[in-house]
Amino acid sequence: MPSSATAAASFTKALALGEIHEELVFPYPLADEAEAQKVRRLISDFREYAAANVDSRRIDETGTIEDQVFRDLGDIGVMGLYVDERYGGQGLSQTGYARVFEAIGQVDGSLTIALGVHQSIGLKAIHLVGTDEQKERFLPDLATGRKLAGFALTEPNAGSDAYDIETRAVQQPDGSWLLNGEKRWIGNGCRGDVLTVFARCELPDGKDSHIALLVEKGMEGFDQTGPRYETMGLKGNHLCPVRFNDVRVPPENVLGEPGDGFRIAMQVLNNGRIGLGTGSVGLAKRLLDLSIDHVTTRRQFGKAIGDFDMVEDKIGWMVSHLFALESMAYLTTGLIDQGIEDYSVESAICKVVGTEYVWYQANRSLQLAGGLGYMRDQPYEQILRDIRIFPIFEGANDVLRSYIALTALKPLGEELSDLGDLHLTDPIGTLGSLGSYALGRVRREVMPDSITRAHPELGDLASKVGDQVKHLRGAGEGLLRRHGRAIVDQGMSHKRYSEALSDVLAQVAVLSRVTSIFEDQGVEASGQERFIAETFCRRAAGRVEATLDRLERNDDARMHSIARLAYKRGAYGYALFED
Ligand code: MYA
Repeated sequence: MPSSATAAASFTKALALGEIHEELVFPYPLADEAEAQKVRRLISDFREYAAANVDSRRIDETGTIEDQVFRDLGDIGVMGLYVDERYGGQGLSQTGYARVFEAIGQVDGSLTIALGVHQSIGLKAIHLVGTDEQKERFLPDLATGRKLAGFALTEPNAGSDAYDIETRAVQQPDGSWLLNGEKRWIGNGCRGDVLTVFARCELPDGKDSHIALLVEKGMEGFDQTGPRYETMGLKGNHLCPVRFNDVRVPPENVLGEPGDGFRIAMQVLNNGRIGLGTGSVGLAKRLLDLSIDHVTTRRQFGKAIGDFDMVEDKIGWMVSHLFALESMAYLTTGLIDQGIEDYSVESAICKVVGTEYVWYQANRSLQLAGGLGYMRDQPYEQILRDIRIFPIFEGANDVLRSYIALTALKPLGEELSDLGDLHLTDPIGTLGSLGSYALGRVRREVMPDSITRAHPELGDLASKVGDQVKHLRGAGEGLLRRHGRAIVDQGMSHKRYSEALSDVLAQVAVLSRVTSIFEDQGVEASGQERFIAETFCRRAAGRVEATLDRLERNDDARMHSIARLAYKRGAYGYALFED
């Protein structure tokens, strides 16, 4: 069947087709015990080091992290977590990497981002596509903290629209590349020793394309003098512009082939996004622990504030929601560890929901702490400043919502087109007919569209997920029929569709995780997890149905009109009082 190859390549894209490839997500993936032990050792060494040497408040005030910290962390092993052991790294899986990063994220934002820029995106391309020679030349110093890496994609005129970068590399007769341009908001920009830089280039056939280059500190014309940006948070992250003035980059510093640049950038970012998602989950856990501690010890009106109805409502929701996000984040790292190549949608989902959630959690934890939460000697203010950028960098969340929806819907569009059912290049008016819609419905019936591997005790929840997946497929078809190619402009629909897809993925993750818990510990002993799973899945199922229904019944047209009126007025325009 045309859809199956696509479907098996990505679990979540298959959901959009109405298929549940449960073999990819059951049993719930867990790291093997040898790695788990190594991870525990790394976390414990890191915590011990951080307790004695990392003062988050001081980093915030002085705006720097000393080079020695990176070297010390290199000695502990946390500067090259996934790098092969033969290059001085720890050789961890994606799951192991994420687990250690949770611990780092709980200590200090600037340190986390400096290490995240270094590993999640800075040296990632060398690990993924570097030649043996490049790995040997760069990784040992980077993995041990003797050198620091960075990632330079964003430019003054190319932020979300990363394809449209203007920095240019021109090949010289001796094979080197002459690099010119400017990058902005580059983490580790002023101090990075090796930067993965993306530029436009002309291919031998004259086609305009992208190239990824390794630019090294000290190369003539490589300007790292900044100045550093003044930022709201992450004060210790050396965020700078970097400039390239006729920098000669030797051919041995080209990553992959000329023309691979954009693909490499996206591959790295897919990887970075899951790191930010799992890191956000880690920080959210710390914040929730702070809240639980506060509400169970702070007494007002003669009782612990945690006993008030509205506080229990929040804590209960946070625990169940975090359980689901954690399940989804580690299901995704597990998919990566299984060797699934296409996890771009899953990682974007984890980035969006993780970063939105940790922002909510930080704000809510401050609120639960009351007046105390507003005091600067408490952790909340700095954390809020530090994480405000999370929903913006590594792909702004609204851009990623569009990416999630459109990428997930693409195979469905292709399938419908293959069937002659839909011509996405046709004007909208010619799309869809009753006959072809009926064909779509028949096809849906023969696809694997239910979960059979969930524990029988979770059968009811699993069967509801099956219903939602059918609804997703129907809603996707409806969108494609209604809008045709103009679907690319339907941002409000992208948001709804991506939220529904995320909620379905989260339920699958919870069912898989709790099935494994039941099998490991028995159903009787796992009552709490079952209760949390039921609570999350029931609420999520309700959201999915409501969100998908709103794809058709909404007041989007009114929002367009009001916004356009406001643009025309150039201001709010309806003030009750004249100034
Ligand atoms: S680093 C810079 C961040 N910048 C971005 O993330 C850029 C955002 N923009 C984009 O991603 C792209 O431009 C988008 C679309 C997605 C908007 N995987 O025509 P297209 C393929 C695989 O749609 P565009 C930073 O912030 C696509 O299929 N492939 O392209 C520092 C197509 O291929 P084909 C992909 O509209 C943060 C082709 O590309 C992907 O231009 C520091 C063109 O597609 C993808 N994702 O792009 C963070 N996207 O033609 C530190 C597109 O074959 C983190 N394609 O179909 C630290 C972590 C630690 C955590 C701690 C927490 C406490």
